[in-house]
Amino acid sequence: VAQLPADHRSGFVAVIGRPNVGKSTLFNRLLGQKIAITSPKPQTTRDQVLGILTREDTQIIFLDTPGIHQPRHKLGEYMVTVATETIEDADVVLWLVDINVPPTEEDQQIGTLLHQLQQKGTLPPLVLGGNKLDLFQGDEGALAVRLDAYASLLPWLAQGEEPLRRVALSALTGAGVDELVALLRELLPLGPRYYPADQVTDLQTRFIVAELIRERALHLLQQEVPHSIAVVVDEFVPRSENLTYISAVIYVERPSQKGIVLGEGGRMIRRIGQEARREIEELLGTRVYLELWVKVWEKWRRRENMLRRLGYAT
Ligand code: GDP
Ligand code: MG
Ligand code: K
Repeated sequence: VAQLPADHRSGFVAVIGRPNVGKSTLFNRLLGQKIAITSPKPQTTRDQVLGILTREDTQIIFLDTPGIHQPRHKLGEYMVTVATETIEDADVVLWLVDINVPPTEEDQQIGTLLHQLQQKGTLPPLVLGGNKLDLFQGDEGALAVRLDAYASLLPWLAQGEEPLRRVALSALTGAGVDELVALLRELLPLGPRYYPADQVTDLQTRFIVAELIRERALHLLQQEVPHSIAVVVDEFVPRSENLTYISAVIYVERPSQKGIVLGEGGRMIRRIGQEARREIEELLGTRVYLELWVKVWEKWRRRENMLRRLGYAT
């Protein structure tokens, strides 16, 4: 076992932000491996994703919280509960925003939640990450004004009780990302490595595979099917050292959606399968035999036992 430096720091960072601000992109950049799912559509990451960044003097365990938004159904309520617990249990909270736009209603909701936790005394130290710097048109002054607009959603910081730690960055180009890591590190306690250095994720492979399939489906289906699809990997069987058999079900809410996912003569489902298979093969480093099924499960979002089956509830 390698000797760690005396100032080795470690801990948990909860990443929070409204959909599409770039949480998954940042996560992928920091960890150098595709485990969180990115897509141009909001709400792609519904689950808490755990990833681990290991450096010589630091180990950061990132928790990618699901979006905070107004709960409209059971899944929404569950997401808010998980996000809240994740934040309260973390050593540091990273709030990611898009600096190219003023705070939205969803940002205000996040600000409100953070304020509630601050008043309860359960909010860990906070870092504001202004993402998508590569797209920002204004000068330094305009950047500061924009970041202030976000800071004003956190009244206790605006009142100067505590400085707001902030950094502008681009998850896409990597600008400012080292600065961000350094800032997070300063806020972590001294501590050991919790995970082996080469372990970038704790996630079950099955779950990652299901997410890759869901991502491919969302990309290919464009606007035709809303976010009401879920993917469950039923079978995951290594057949040999270089062949894995995977059987997965894509759940849709309505029979009409089933037809769309299948496509004419099964063309769409074959395409989803082909593209997903390529990504899964890259992930697993084996050839993959992928079997995809489409099933209708009405209103699955509202169903507790389905949530349990998907691992959203216990
Ligand atoms: P999430 O919903 O917060 O996880 O956001 P994603 O990581 O899925 O990103 C949403 C979209 O924003 C994707 O199209 C990303 O490529 C894009 N994006 C993320 N970070 C940046 C960035 O720093 N610069 C630019 N230009 N685009 C970004
Ligand atoms: Mg995401
Ligand atoms: K997204």
